[in-house]
Amino acid sequence: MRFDAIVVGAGFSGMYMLHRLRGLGLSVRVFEAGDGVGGTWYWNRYPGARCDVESMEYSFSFDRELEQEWEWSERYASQPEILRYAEHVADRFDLRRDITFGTRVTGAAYDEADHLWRVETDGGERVAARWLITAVGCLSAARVPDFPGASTFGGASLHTGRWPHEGVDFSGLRVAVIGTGSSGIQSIPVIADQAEHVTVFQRTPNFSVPAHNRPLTPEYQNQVKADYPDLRRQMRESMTGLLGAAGTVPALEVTQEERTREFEARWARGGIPFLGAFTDIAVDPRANELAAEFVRGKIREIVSDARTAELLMPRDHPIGSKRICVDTGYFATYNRPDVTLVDVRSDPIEEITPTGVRTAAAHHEVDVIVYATGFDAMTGPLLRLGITGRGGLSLKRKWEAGPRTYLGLMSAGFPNLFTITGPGSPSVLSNMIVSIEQHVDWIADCVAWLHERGVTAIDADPQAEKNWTAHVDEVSRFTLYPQANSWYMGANIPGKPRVFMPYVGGVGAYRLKCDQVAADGYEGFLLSS
Ligand code: N01
Repeated sequence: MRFDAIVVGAGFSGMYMLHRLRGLGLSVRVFEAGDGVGGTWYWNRYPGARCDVESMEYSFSFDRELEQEWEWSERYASQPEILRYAEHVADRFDLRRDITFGTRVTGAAYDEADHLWRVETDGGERVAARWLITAVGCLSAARVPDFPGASTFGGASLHTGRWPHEGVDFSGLRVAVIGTGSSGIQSIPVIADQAEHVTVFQRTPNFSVPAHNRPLTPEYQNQVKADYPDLRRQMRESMTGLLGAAGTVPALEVTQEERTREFEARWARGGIPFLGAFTDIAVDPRANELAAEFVRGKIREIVSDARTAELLMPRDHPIGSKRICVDTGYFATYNRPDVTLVDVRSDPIEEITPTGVRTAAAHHEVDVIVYATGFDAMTGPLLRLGITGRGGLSLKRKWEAGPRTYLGLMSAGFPNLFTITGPGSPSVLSNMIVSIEQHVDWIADCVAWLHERGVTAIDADPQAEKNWTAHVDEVSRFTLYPQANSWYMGANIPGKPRVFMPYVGGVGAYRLKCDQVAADGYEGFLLSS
């Protein structure tokens, strides 16, 4: 079967891409592995899952009526509410009729003679299209570490990113949670409220700031909705796609009292904008340490047991160099008598047994193991699509030493293949919806432009790609990001190349660059008819 475009994934990016391409009058088929829309919010149903971007900012801006009609109930929306929003978008724009659910793309090969992508699915379908657009998300390839004996465990083993749809009742159960990233930090307090006992296996403590989540009043929502045109513009032009994030002075140029006042104010407000307190936190180790020490001081205040508090204080990476967590009652959870923290750096996990987790020092009997162990981020979801480009070159092979892209939108040798929020673009360093809309709009405008001119193939110029990849790397080195063993760096996956994958230059500057490239007739791209 032949379409104009094939889109892989029906999360927010795939849904909006479908909507835009349809608007161009193109025939489109979307393949989605899940049985419903929503992507991240379809899969990550673990207890406590909610967005770390405020609801009023984490929503589509492309349709004025959608933006005005939808009502969020909380400052930070929970996973079920965001999934309802995704379903509402699918209904409102009648998207489902072009989506094949429960179907994974297993191969995509570029046919040079016909300028077509030939795509195969696990359902045995073989389809072709001129344009192939990946909307697979950055954190969708769940990862479970290879612990010896894991398959012998007699209880349930769950990954936060593949949570059972029917939910899990932890009442009366002893639960192990392995991992203390955002997923662990959000789920641990909620699981602890239900379970008989929770044992947390922590390898690296993380910085976390309070969410101070609360219901949204109608007055507040109405005010934001009235101001949306201006607020959305500010978000698009900002560094991170978030509002209220950017401070204006360096931490090192104010007095200690002023610093403390600003940190306290941001802590009291809650959320990711804590990191924007001062302009030098992301780039100057001394300023960063001041922010880090402020958070450590909070952990010291909250956690009663001094040894546990010490274990919970991150000391091996700059604050913000790993995605900062936004929590509700995380550190206080360790004051509960039914929660135990195991430091697996000093007491490593040796094996999973049929009845629990054995570390060097003890055997922890549990009924359930929750793996909050993260994802093969950014490149993982793309490389498992089995993509081969010109001359039979596989994307896996091309990216052996790390992803190489032009603007994070295309990779040379893979014509007509666009990537939404892929490596080389701001994506995971930003409010994802802002970045998704920018990419989808750019791609749709590009496809329309090519159609009008009868261009059948667009590819990244290898030199432009080389320059952009070098630029992405160079800009990251101005910051403290590369100092952490983070998933941004591929450091959480054994054998994965250590490359800082997202573009740290900011969504505003990046948008200008992409717009300029388009205005210049797609400078840095090779076009053929
Ligand atoms: O995954 P992670 P996540 N033995 O990779 C540990 C987004 N997100 O699912 O740091 C023991 O951050 C690992 O330890 P270490 C957000 O962007 C957003 O929590 O590698 N431990 C780490 O503690 C986030 O950053 C939201 O030493 C092992 C944890 O597992 C991203 O998704 C909510 C281990 C993995 O943390 C990923 O978050 C949730 C091993 N062998 C997620 N292997 C919100 O919007 C791994 N770990 C709020």
